Amino acid sequence: MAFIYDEPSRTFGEYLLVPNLTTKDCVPANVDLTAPVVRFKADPGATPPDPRLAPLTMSVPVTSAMMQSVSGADLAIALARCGGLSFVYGSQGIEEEAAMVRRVKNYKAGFVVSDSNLRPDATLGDVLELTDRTGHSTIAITEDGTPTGRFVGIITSRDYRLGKTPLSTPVREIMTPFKSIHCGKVGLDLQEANELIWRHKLNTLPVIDERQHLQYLVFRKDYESHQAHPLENVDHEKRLIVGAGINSRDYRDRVPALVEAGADVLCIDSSDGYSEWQGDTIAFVKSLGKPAYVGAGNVVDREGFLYLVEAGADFVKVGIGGGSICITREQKGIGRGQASAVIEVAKARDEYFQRTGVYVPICSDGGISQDYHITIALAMGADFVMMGRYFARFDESPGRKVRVNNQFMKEYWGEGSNRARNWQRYDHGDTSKKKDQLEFEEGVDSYVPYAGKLKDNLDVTLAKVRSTMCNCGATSLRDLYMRARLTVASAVSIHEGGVHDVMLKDTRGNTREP
Ligand code: RVP
Repeated sequence: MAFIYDEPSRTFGEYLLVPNLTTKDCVPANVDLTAPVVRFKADPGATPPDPRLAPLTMSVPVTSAMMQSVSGADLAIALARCGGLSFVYGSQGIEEEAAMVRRVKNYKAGFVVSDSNLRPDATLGDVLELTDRTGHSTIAITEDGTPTGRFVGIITSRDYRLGKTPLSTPVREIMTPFKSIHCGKVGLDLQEANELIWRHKLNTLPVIDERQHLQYLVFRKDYESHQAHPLENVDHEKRLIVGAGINSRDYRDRVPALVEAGADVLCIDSSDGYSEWQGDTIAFVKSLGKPAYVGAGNVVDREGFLYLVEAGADFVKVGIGGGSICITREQKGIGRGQASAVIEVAKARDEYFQRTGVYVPICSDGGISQDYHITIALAMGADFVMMGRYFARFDESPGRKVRVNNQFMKEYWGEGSNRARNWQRYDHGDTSKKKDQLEFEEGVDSYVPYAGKLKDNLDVTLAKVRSTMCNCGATSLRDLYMRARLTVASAVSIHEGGVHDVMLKDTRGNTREP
């Protein structure tokens, strides 16, 4: 006989947080958003345990969805620099995905591989042409003109006078030669590079190896940008942390390539993770010589969570059908309101921790349509959230920026749309026929309003999260989960929470109905 739940399944927009006493030390500057990414052992007396015990953490509890229109290398770099974590999309060739992971791992904040280089026998005319083309006025001079050739000098606009210095003048006659340049030795860190920049009043510090070959340039302005990212999510070698999506079909080839490329954590991308295919995939990852972390999902209930945890998942993703571009519920009638799913799975996670002393973080995936939904998800027990639509709006996402009805938009398409053709995500492991497309779509192709730079937006979103946490008397995510009091809001009280009974002014002072 079918089981029918007593409660309707609910979503974030149906709940409100009720404030607790805000103590004087409870100010946004004191809020710590550190979240665990993967499973760890701790004293079950302390539920939830200190997230810093996890072998992999992030400074802010936000991840970007493994989707073609969301998580490429640029977005992964921008998000890790802000303290979050991207999962590079797996619905692409193995080599292509590994190359994206490598790009993120090789990114060295503040250390730039010189992109404007000439040989000493080039002329001032070449310098001007290159400056025009790249927009960069600092040109490294190397013996062979490559970015990592033997470093012999540098040329900037201060080395020549336009209109006075003949265009045919060889660079070697006007450049600042190596012997007059302060250089850093490869291996120095950004702090040390900055010391040299200040001590010698430099704008640029070339970094060379023991053979005098150029490795990087460090610019004074880039150090300042680094200072603006105090929460950067980095590994013990100070490389940015990055995740990567895998599927339960080609994991035997994909996983080793991604681990080799340096992925810090993997995640199986599937619309329904309560399946034996995921069990097999996790077992394979865990059987590798090299230790690798793997998240699994998505599930929406206790049984799904326990299945994946017992199979060895390092974190579990929660949510079916709540994504902004997702039509799984309409097409197949499966899924669950995101809030109900998170509440049940968080309870199962806590019980499992009490029983075993192993804490397995959960990620609330999809359905965040307002910034405050992040706080609600965390208050309900999610360790971190995953978002697609949110990130697709930014400069760093892979989608095209287009003008629609006089407004700038970015393209955002679901992995279950015919555009993405990510059939592995929806596949049930049927090997009887070779598939290269979906039998029916579970996602749409859409536009989202263009919103500028990731950092500018995420800073505001997280300011709201920190502020609400202070209302709730919480300075950490553990505090929030332990203390939060939530109430279901009636449809009328949700209406009351919006603008009502006033005439709104537009920017010209005219009025419009709310
Ligand atoms: P949202 O943030 O609401 O845009 O949701 C993003 C999530 O939606 C993804 O992390 C994924 O779980 C899910 N998704 C991705 N593609 C599709 C689809 O085509 N149905 N759904």
